[in-house]
Amino acid sequence: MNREVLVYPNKLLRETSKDVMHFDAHLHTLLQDMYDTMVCREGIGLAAVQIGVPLNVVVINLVDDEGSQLIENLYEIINPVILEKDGLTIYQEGCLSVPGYYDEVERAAHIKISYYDRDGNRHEEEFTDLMAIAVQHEMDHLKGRLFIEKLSYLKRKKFEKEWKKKQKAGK
Ligand code: QAP
Ligand code: CO
Repeated sequence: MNREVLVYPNKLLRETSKDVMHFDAHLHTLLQDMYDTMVCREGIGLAAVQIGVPLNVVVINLVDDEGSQLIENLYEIINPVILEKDGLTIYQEGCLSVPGYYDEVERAAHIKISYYDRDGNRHEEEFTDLMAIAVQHEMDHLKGRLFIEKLSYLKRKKFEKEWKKKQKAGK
């Protein structure tokens, strides 16, 4: 089921998410709702808190070289922990909770995480490139952080100005 996405400055987006304790049908429904919501809005990543559920659950589904968002490339990442990170990369990020705004953010170029899948099996996996960026962006949501909080002072000012202007225009 496609759900509503919370938009900045909704206070719920600042909440710290909690670990999933039960890998049950409730979790599977949440994962399905997150997937439906993400795909419906043409997103490539979504954290549960963005639909108002403060649990450590993330879905990421990058688009392949042909521009297709294949379900076989869907990652369901539960209770993730960063084990290692190194290098730096800059990418023009966006967020379904900050619609219409994109700006450059600096993050680690390479990460290693542990996480659980929908059945409660633990995995360790390394990520680079866009997947490393997406995982870090979504894991920030779990700590109540948005990408706009990582912008330089001047870029943050630019964001606030554009956001106010957009709201005045009623968008
Ligand atoms: C997070 O972002 C991300 O403004 C996922 O109008 C960001 O799916 C992963 C979106 C950067 C990797 C790199 C944003 C859709 C989607 C918008 C998204 C919009 C419509 C953002
Ligand atoms: Co986001």
